[in-house]
Amino acid sequence: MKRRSFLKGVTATAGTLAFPAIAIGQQYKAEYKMSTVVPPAFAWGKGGEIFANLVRERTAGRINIKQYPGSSLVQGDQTREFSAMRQGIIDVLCGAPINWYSTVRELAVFTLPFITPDHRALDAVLGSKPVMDEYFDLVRKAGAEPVGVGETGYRQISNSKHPVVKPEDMKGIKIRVVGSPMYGDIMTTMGANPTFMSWADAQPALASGAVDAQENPLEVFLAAKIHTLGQKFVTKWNYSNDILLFAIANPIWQGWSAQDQKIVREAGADAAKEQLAIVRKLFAEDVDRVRALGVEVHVPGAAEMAAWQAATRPVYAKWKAQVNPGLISRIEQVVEKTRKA
Ligand code: X2X
Repeated sequence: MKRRSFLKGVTATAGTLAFPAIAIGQQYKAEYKMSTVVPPAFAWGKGGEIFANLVRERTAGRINIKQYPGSSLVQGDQTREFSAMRQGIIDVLCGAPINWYSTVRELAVFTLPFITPDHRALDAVLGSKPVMDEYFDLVRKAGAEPVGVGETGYRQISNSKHPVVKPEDMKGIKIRVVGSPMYGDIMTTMGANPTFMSWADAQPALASGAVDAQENPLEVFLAAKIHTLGQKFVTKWNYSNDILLFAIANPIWQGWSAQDQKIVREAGADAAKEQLAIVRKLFAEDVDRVRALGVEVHVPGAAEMAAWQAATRPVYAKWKAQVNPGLISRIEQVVEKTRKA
């Protein structure tokens, strides 16, 4: 507020003096705060680091984005990121919309069980201009300018009890989930007992045995060394894969020059592309790398996959109706075409 009135004063008294463009009308902060759930040792956090570095280099330091991993700007509660962005606590988002469900449920369209069953389907959706234009409009209305879309990765179950091959094997398993209550519903429908907790609380809960299981991309499993927390069995069922959305809080975005907006948009696209490539490379290697740690990894065949999909279908229908039925139908049509091709 102080800075704003100071700048107003400068413009008012500037008269014909030649002030640099940046001093008139535009308010640049010394630091823009970016929240990520995990640090750059993870592909997700790495995406944030790449983005911040690209922006800093290409704006010659005019826009200095600082990364705060561990969702530390919201005391570790990743589900509060979006509302904190609206309150001005976070300037830059580099996160998974599933974590923002309680604030902007209409953005949680990419995570329904098996909505994009493989990368071919996901790429078709991310490459669909009508779908993404509609999505980006929702993001803008919700309060942020989208500048890039990466991928957080297909989420897999791990547990300390026994191999999980079919939905009934989840019966009685205490599993940690986060983000949308939809994940809780999926686990409940298979007879498991879900508990909601942040990423910060998940690791101690696994270590102490307070929970038996968790679900995360295997890239996260590896980077966080989840095998050291008693997790001996993994099932690679690829049930849910959220995007990694790079977005700038609207008031911040509007304060930047058109030239800087263009630079940030290009940096967002480039960072997302790089982040996506990192996730895909790890996805291709993850089974071998997890097995090398002595963890048993089950990779379901087609019939088993059909059983998982059938078991989660009622949850899909319920959550489609609650989240954003129109856009989800349009996503389904895009995916359907990839099945026939
Ligand atoms: O907390 C998790 O499990 C993580 C890192 O995957 C998310 O933020 C959804």
